[in-house]
Amino acid sequence: MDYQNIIVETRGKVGFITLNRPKALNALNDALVDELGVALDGFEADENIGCVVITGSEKAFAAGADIGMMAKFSYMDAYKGDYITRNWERLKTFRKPVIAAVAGFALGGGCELAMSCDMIFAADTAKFGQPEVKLGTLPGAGGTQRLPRAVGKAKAMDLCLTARMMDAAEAEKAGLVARVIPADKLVEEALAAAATIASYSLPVIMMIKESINRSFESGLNEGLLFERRVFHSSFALDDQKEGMAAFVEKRKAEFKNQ
Ligand code: CO8
Repeated sequence: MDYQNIIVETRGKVGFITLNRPKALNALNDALVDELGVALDGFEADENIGCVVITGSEKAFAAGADIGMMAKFSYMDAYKGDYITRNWERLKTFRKPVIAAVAGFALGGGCELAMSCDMIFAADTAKFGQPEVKLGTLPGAGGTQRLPRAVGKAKAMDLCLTARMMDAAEAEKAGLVARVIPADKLVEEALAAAATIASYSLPVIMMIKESINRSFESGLNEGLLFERRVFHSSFALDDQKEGMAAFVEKRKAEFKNQ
């Protein structure tokens, strides 16, 4: 595919996507989100890929949905066209881990995109916010749902209702981001973490992702039962035999993804 709004690369076993609308601070439009879906389809189908990193530019991960486009929309355009969100859940259904490497602004849909990934690595320049209230609307791609799960109700209310931005240190303290990294090392560290993940057994990392996500979508008892069943099923994998044998034999495991 000839991508116009993103750059799609592979780095070893890692899929690497760069949002690329620099003049609009990577504002999200249908074309970009559709391209993201195509790239994810490709990485999902590629047995060699074990993890994906999504990043933006130094100035902006993404400054939200494209306001210029949305400004003219009627209710019917938004509802029937399902603007931007029609392909949004592709990230949620993607089964391999995804790291958002965020530098600069992650606002509105940009913050929602980062939160749709499995973890966020933030540059020390990162700024997160849901400023839709200033535009006379509200978050529409998970901001009012994923943000309180990540940072708690009080801070989610604060961010969504006042439109203030949260810096990387505050975001880490609040639990939104996994790591804060000097800006010039962000991509390098995200790719290194992704390479580590991709070096493990692909079915096992998929099972871990699925099990942790289950904790957000079910009660504790159901989640524990799910985890137990998936844990038991890992004993059907050659990779479990290899991983444990390698430990016992004091050598590095060589996983075959089966
Ligand atoms: N949409 C379109 N263009 C944008 C956007 C945006 N969200 N953000 C910035 N740009 C453009 C600017 O218009 C400007 O273009 P130009 O040079 O042609 O005038 C260029 O990017 C640079 O921006 P600024 O000159 O404003 O740069 P500053 O450094 O002065 O300010 C800010 C940076 C603070 C990020 C500022 O640009 C800003 O406030 N942007 C808007 C942030 C915002 O309100 N985001 C929320 C949008 S609404 C939303 O995301 C709803 C999501 C609903 C779900 C849909 C799924 C995604």
